[in-house]
This record gives sequence, C-alpha cells and structure tokens, in this order.
Amino acid sequence: MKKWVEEMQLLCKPDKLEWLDGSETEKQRLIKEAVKKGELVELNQKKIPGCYLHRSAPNDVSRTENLTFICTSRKEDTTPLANWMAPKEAYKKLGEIFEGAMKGRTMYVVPFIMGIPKSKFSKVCVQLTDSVYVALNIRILARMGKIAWKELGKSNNFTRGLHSVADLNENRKFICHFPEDNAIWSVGSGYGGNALLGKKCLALRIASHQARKEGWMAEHMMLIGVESPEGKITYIAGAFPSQCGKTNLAMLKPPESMKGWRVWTVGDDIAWMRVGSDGRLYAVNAEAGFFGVAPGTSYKTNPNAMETLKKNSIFTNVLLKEDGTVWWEGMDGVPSKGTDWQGNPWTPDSGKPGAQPNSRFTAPASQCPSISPEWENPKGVPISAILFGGRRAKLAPLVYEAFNWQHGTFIGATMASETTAAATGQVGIVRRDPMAMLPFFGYRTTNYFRHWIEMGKKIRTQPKIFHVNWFKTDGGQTFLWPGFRENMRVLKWIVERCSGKADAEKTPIGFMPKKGSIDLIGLEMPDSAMKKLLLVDKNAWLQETIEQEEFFKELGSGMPKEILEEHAALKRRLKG
Ligand code: GTP
Ligand code: SPV
Ligand code: MN
Repeated sequence: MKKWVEEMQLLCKPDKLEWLDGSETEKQRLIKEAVKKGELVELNQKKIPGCYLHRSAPNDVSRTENLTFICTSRKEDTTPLANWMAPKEAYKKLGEIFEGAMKGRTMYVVPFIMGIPKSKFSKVCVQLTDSVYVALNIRILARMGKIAWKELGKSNNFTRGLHSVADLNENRKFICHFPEDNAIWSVGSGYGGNALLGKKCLALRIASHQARKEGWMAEHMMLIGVESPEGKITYIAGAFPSQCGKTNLAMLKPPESMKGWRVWTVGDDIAWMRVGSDGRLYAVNAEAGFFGVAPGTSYKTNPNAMETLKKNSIFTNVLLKEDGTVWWEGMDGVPSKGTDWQGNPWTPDSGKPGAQPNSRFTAPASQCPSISPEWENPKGVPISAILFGGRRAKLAPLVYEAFNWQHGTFIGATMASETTAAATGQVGIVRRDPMAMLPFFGYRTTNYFRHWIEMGKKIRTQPKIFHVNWFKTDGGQTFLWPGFRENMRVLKWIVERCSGKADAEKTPIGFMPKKGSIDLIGLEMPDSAMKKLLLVDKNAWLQETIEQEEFFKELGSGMPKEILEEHAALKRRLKG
C-alpha cells in the first residue's frame, strides 16, 4: 500500500500528501479548503445546512464514453462495444499525462468501501486524487475513511485508483480500466462517472469482470422493496440506462388512491447480486449515497429525493438562487432570477437552461425518508423480479413479462433506449444498451450474456423478468403514460404476477396484462391510450428482430446459443 502510494506520488509530484480518515472534523476542513479555492460555493446554511454548490468546467459535465477504455492484454476479452487499449500502452500514455500533473496541488489518499462492510459484498478501494470536490463526493457515495483500513486488514486485495483532473484538456482525457491488475487510471475529468472511481469504474466495470470469475453479478440496477397492503415486501431490481428513471422509481411514493402500498428504497444505481444458500438471488446497493439527476426532480415527481437533499448535499452545475438555495428545470416554482450553472446572471427569459441538463445532487442514502430498514443487510435482499427498461418513444409497450429466465436474458440483451445527457454526445438516438450496461461492460458482452444464462442455472428460485417503458409517446412529444408515482400501478401488476394473483395473456413478445388487470382506479386514462400503451405491432417487431440481428453481428463471436434460440423463437411467434 505505502509503496504504491509513494510510487504514484513520485509520478504525479503533488506538493502535499494527505491520508483521509473520514472524520467529521476532516470533512469540515476539506469543505473550508474547497470554498477557499472556489471549488465549492457555500449555500444558505440556515435553509439547507451542510449543502454546497460546485460548478464544473463547461466541457466536463457528463461521462465521456469515447475516452473510456478497458485495458485487457487480449483485445477479444474487451467488448467490441467499448474502446480497448493494451495495458502497456495505456500505462505509458497516461503515465506521461500524470507525470507532474499534481504539482502545486494536494494528493488526497481516499480509502473507501463499495458494498456492505463485513460481508461477501465488500470491496476496498483506495483512490488517489487531486480534487477535493471528488474526495468530498466519495465521502457521501461510499463508506469512506478508517473503516476501509479496518476492512482491508493485512490484505493487499484492493482496487488501486489514480485520478487527476490535470488540465482538463480534451486531448489529454482518459478513463482507463485494468481489470487484470484491479486498477483504474483516470485523468482530465472531474465529472462523476469519470472521476468518482468507486462508482461506474469499480462497482460496474472492474466488478463485472470479477463477478464473472467469481460467480456473482454486478449490475446497473436500482433496488426496491414493494410493500403490499397486507404488509408483504417483494424486492425488485431494475436496470434502466442512465437518465431513464432508476432514482425516481427507487424513491417512488404511490398515488393516494393506492392505499396501503409502499416502496422502500434499497439502492438507485448499482446492485451487486449473489445466489444465497437458499437458492434465491440476493442483492445489495454497492453505494452509500445517491448521485442523482437534478432536472425534473421536484416535490411533485420525487418528494423523497427532495427530502433527501435538504441537508449535507453537494449540488453540481445547478442554478444558484438569490437566497443561497438552488434550483433546476422542473423543480417546483421558477425563480425570477439567479446565477446559472456557468456562473452567469440568469432570468427565465435568458433562453438558456439555468441548470445543466445532467446537473446532479450528491446526497447520503441514510437521509432518504423511504430508505429500507434492510438497505445495509450484509446478506442483501431476496429478489423476486428483475425489470429492464429504457426510453422508447415507439415499439416497446408499457410492460411485458418474459416467459422464463432465458427469455428474460434475451430481452435484456436486446433492449434499446434513446441516448440522454448523462453521456457526452447527441441526445435522443435509439441505441442498443444491453441490460443498461453498454457503457459499463468490464469484459466481452457475449461472455456477459453467457454469464447471465449460467447464473440462471444456479438460482433455484429464479426472479421473474419484465420489460417496462414509461416513455412511449403518442407519436409527438407527449408521453402516453403519466409515469413517476403512477408507475406504482405497473409495479403492483408485477408484484401480483410474482405472487400468482394478476392475470396475463400470452403474446408473441411475452406475457402482457389482461384488460383490466392493471389498477387504474383514480387515474384518468382513456381506453384508447391504454390500448396504444399495450399494443404489440407485429410488423414493427419483425423489423426489430432484423435490427437485433445487426446488433448481434456487432458483438462478434461467442454469442450463446440460448440467445440465438430465443431470437429465432421470437421471429417464429411473430410470424405464426
Ligand atoms: P442515472 O443517475 O443517470 O443512472 O439516471 P436514473 O436512471 O436514475 O434516472 P432518473 O430517475 O434520475 O431520471 C432521469 C430523468 O427522467 C429525470 O429528469 C426524471 O425526472 C425523468 N423521469 C424519471 N422517471 C420518469 C417517468 O416515469 N416518466 C417520465 N416521463 N420521466 C421520468
Ligand atoms: C449514469 O450516468 O449512469 C450515472 C451518473 O449514474 S455517473 O456517475 O456519471 O455514471
Ligand atoms: Mn447510473
């Protein structure tokens, strides 16, 4: 450990080295430093105590998938959907950028745990970073400080993370993963998924590689417990791509008309799952906080998130109001003026958004009013259903259920979604995003599908698998489904499918709700809209199967025969 830190110190040449212990005094000191440097702006401590604002560089606001690399010695071990670089080349290239990159700065040694301490679901990471903003975010999103040294003990088994914002130069920005060395090097970005190395880099890319070797799963999934009026809790995991509704579903507050139903939050972004001794699939939240999308979050859409971020939170790239609180598009009430995310004066007539479309809040999970009493259970929670979903204006109905695990794996493997502001690039383009893992595969995708099939064989009580789509439109801009809290109606059908209570009918794509089996009491929902939401357009689906074939070609060799079988079976059912 010490030797590695010394080596990295020699490379990056910081003026100072600081080992963080995670204490409250240390936090206060770091905040002070950050405010002094201008990395954080102190917000109104009376109204939102412990809250700060960070404005990033204007070109450093989302994940840069084009600059993200998996560095395996053999190219074929990396998915053809990601960028690959040989480890030797990557160490050399990034080494040159890291060389002296921390001159005049402090290198913070940030030890933390992903997963649940003292459990099989625990991984220690030590991230070296020259960003105090990054260190303070990790402190919220992971269990940080002394606890990590305790967990590590004498072991040398930890992820080595090296991070520097360096000069934020686009041409010198790289996020490189070395699964074979359990290491991550990231340089040139301070943005969440690029810089908070425990999150996507470790808990998904590196962990998915380890999970395959060790027989478990690391997934881009939210986790909830859905409580029925009888008090029974059904745990559900859900994989939706970035900015497609995981945090909102994880904190859902059911509509008034659905008395007795309740959703408990376990996690909102990353789930680690293992088969328990009883043959069920158990999941934990790999994180300790939420790095949530700000725009669209309001008391109307997500009251639990609004309550969570009232204190001890860091806001990134949102609008600063005159009273020292914050605002973003979609939040209740529009301020008459403020300072926009780039620090410029703003009014509603400015013609520009006040908050960046991928602006975020970082808040401790423990502050969430709906946090599940089980969220830190070292065993995890037993999963009864897995949801896949995305943004699809067309084609995908509101909900359908897979016939079995293998079919469900095929549904996940072929899911698609429109791109969002969470990643740099054009927004609104439909792309395949298997299991919402497209930007996060730590290894070859065809092997990942095989791993899903193999895991299915190990799970005696397999979760049911569903596909949902809250984003179908009427052909224009309007969503057919009201979404947010009303999604509870779909969750209820799913829970009741798990208990054998809800009715379904067989269609070529899977089981679908029988007319009247989705609870619409208290919701104004024209029959015609419901019909559109649950439509299976056979011709459009046949076209879809052709596009799936194209996608399979992109994935290269090694596609499991089970997936190809499911593809052929879908085509047969659609033609029959
Ligand atoms: P990441 O943190 O990027 O992984 O995103 P996420 O999957 O957690 O998505 P999140 O819940 O933050 O939602 C992203 C955006 O979609 C926000 O602007 C939400 O307001 C909006 N959204 C979430 N759920 C729904 C829904 O049911 N219907 C509609 N129309 N919009 C939704
Ligand atoms: C996502 O993009 O899926 C996020 C935010 O959850 S980030 O941490 O940037 O990955
Ligand atoms: Mn995410």
